[in-house]
Amino acid sequence: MLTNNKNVLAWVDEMVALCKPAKVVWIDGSDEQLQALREEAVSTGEMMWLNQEKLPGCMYHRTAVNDVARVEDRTFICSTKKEDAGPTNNWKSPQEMHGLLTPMYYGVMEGKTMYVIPYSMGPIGSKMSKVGVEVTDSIYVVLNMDIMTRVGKRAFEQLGDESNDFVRGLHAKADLDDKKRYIVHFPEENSICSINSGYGGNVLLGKKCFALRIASYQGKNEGWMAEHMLILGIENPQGETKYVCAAFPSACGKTNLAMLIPPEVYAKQGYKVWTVGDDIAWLRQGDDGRLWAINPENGFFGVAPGTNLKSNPNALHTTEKGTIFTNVALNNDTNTVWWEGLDKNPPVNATEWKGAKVNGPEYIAAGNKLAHPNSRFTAPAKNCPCVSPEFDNPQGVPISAIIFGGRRAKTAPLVYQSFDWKHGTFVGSIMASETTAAAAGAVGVVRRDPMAMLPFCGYNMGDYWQHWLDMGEKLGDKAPKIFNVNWFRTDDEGHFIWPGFGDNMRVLMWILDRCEGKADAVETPIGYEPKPEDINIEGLDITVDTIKDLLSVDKESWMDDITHEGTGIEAFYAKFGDKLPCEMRKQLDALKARLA
Ligand code: OXD
Ligand code: MN
Repeated sequence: MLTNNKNVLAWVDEMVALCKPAKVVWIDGSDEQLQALREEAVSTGEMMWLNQEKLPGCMYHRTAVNDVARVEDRTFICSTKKEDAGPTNNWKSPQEMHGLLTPMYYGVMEGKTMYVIPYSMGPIGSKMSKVGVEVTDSIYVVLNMDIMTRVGKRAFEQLGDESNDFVRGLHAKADLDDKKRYIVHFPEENSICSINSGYGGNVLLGKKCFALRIASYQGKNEGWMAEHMLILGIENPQGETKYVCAAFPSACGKTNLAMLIPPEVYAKQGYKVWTVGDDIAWLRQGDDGRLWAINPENGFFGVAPGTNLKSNPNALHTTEKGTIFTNVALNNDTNTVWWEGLDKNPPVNATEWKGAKVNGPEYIAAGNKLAHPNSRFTAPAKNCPCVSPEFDNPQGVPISAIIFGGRRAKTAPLVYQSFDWKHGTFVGSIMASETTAAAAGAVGVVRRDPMAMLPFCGYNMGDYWQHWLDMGEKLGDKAPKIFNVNWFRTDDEGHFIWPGFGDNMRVLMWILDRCEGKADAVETPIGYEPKPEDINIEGLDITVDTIKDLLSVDKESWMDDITHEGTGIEAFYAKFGDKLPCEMRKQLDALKARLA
């Protein structure tokens, strides 16, 4: 036993009595224990060592074929009252859900080992951090949690002997039956239950389940915020660093932006970019009145396909040691990994993600994918060449700007600034992304994804917007400025106009200049925009006219975005009934008036 905390001991006893494992192992976080578990996972075939010369400490895992992504339709928020989960979450009453789940867990670990993983979300010693305990029957989960969080005895030390403030997470792989797969949150009980999955986001309970769904609920009650945001710092040649947070829907390049390489024009002057987080930010008002952020995670659970030396060299280097790869393809000659978009040389002697030996180029030519499109790397943050020196700082970092964004072919301009925090909350609430050809279904369909939290808000999104407004009141004139960006505008042929990737820093620079009162702006119906000449295009082969295009606001398409049947802002807001804060309605009316 690693702790004397009676609340923890009592809960683990309860879980043992329910799941009836043959053995219980407490994860202390020591190298010896983790190494022994790696060897054990290899001996049972659950995992595999990759080439230890080329990829030291790296391992490989393949999930079940029916278990490759988060399952939003099987994810539940079980608050006592249905209206507290709101129209964007699946709901069942806690009583009904416990009635359904408890028999499924009964004896589910018979003959297996239960691993008890204490972990801290956030740096040890930070007032902003919180502790969770996950019990699981999967070594893969233990090893991933070790990368993604701070596991072991230190987490129990952080919790102390008396506290009951820890999130209980129960995970069992069971039969991996997707009809009986459940990812369930009980916000009022501080607990999470996951069953019949072995895939990352469903089973690494510290991440989406705790650090977003449960934490967003805790944040509302305790006066802070848990957000689906990257955190990055830009250091100027004088050595001062300013930090921004940014929220984008899944698959809009958060990890790439978080690790961006400054373009030559800034690099030569001595600017640097530092990564604090790529997915989740916990934000609190500091003693100085400003908003401070920590990244609750300790690693990156990134999508592999598309990651390459151009799109994200820092991410690629991060995965060169101590990384777990899931559902990517194997190069059997070298025992290394490959995925679509890594390079133009798929291995001839390959194993595709489901485990079949194939000729890579032929397999791809026949229209197949070698790696699953949602295949992942789990990599330690400390490997990242641009990890921020403040990564472990228990105070976090002060935030100058909050940036929202989505994938819009026409409507949203390259960048605009909200008029104030209330308007910024509105801008976040109307966020949307258009589906791409990469996903199944129709192309160009708008999906509303407020603050990129649609699948991750652990309570009623109307109350969540009110919480944003309340935070703004509290922060007053110390509040970060709020912006919206869109890297994905296309021309008439459907080509992206803005170069993106590292060049996105040019937009971040205007944002920081605005925060420091150094740049002018033009007032438009949707917010403040840069003067086209204030976006630095030195070294790019585009002109100020292109920037003008990228900043144009087409009133008709904005009106359509508001009124469009089914996917428009009005239709979306209508779902919230009287949970929609009056301020949001006022903001929408004001926007319509400005567009008219
Ligand atoms: C993620 C996601 O995996 O947002 O981070 O889907
Ligand atoms: Mn995410």
